[in-house]
Amino acid sequence: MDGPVPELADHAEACANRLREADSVLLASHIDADGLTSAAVASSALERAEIPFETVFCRQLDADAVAEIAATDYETVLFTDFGSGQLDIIAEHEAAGDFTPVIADHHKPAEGVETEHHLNPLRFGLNGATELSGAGASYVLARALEPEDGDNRDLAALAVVGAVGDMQDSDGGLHGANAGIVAEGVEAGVVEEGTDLLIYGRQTRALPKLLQYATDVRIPGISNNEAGAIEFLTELDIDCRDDEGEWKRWVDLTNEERQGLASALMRRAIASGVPAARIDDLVGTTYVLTREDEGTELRDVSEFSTLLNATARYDRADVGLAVCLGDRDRALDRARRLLKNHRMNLSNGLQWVKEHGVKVEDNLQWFDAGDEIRETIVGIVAGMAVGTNATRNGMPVLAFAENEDGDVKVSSRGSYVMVRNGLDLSAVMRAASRAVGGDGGGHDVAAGATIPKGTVEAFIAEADRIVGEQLA
Ligand SMILES: [Mn+2]
Repeated sequence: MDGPVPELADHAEACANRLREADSVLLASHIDADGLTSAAVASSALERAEIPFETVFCRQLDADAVAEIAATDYETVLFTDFGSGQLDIIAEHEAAGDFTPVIADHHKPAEGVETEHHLNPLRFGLNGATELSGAGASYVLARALEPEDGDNRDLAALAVVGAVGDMQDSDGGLHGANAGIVAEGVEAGVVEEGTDLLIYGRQTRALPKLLQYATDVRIPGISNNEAGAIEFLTELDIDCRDDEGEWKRWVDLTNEERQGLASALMRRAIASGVPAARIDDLVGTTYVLTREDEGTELRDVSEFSTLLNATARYDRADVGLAVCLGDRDRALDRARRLLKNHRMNLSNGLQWVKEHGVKVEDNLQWFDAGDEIRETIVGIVAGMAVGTNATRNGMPVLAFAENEDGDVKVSSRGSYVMVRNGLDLSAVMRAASRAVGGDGGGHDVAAGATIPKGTVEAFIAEADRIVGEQLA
């Protein structure tokens, strides 16, 4: 069997065999939407394969966190959505006989060191930032772990949520190895792929809010303009309100009505002078989870991944995991309340950046939020600020915030245009942080680091120099 990603099939089989030999497994995963779905995919697969396990989450897998894991009694540790970047630390523990690692990850591996059971798309010539997520790598492993009479393809739904949570669909859909996973999800009847308006909130937002908050493609007079959005909808020849006079959501419209609304929106964008290339971005490939109820966050993969982020960023990985594993009662209620709070914090964070502005260096721009923005969301805020008038075009954004330990968390966001021009934020974060006694890594387009207090200035100088070299 080739599995969903043929390049990884043999190696996934070897990793699965190693797990089957284990008496019990400690599953350690990252705390974000991709990490939570990775853990859900892996834990479902372990359970179905009748391999005993326990699950732990870490925000950051540093030397201390790995040492804590090593101090447990587990002889086999399955790392999902992290582990590759910490291969040097992990390999030391392996050599010391502390545990045998199995890794399903998609981040850049630490250099000059390798371990036997290391499932990472980057080792097989695939792109880890755009083609396969941590949940995707875990899914490949899950397929290899399938019992003789079992079928783990239903887990593709969660793998797709993870990929979208890591923004791997940001150029209009999922492709590469991810497409193979989508195809299996479709075959299994858990995922539906379609072409639709690429606006966040199709399942849950009332139409005026849907349009008003759609700011990826800015439409003058509608984006960030409640009255404008309502006026636009009122002038359409479409029933945008239900029998009780309440605004409908996108999912409440018929296909014909959706098409009518989408075309009207595009005409309006063209008339307002939005560039053709941006107008194309209004429509793209979307993914629906067919087993979830219509009109819920869980039905749409991007809303699902945001819901998970809202649990993860507030140290409630347990809530996010429970939702992934099927809890539709208390955990889902709790997740929804966390999401409300998360939204408010993001909007306050972006407001803060707009008010305080960014500082511009030769090759990058940055802001230091101190303790004004929670360190777990400062990266999202930085991403939201890219492309708004709060930041400059064509330069990566670095965001600083204090973390609980009194260190400084750095998040960086670029664009795919910058990456094509040579930007690799993973290398920038790693080298600049290590130069000041910290550590970091991630992806070329988005990466992070933790640095000691008082080193921000030196860090910026070093990062600015490296970005300059990359883009030269
Ligand atoms: Mn990930």
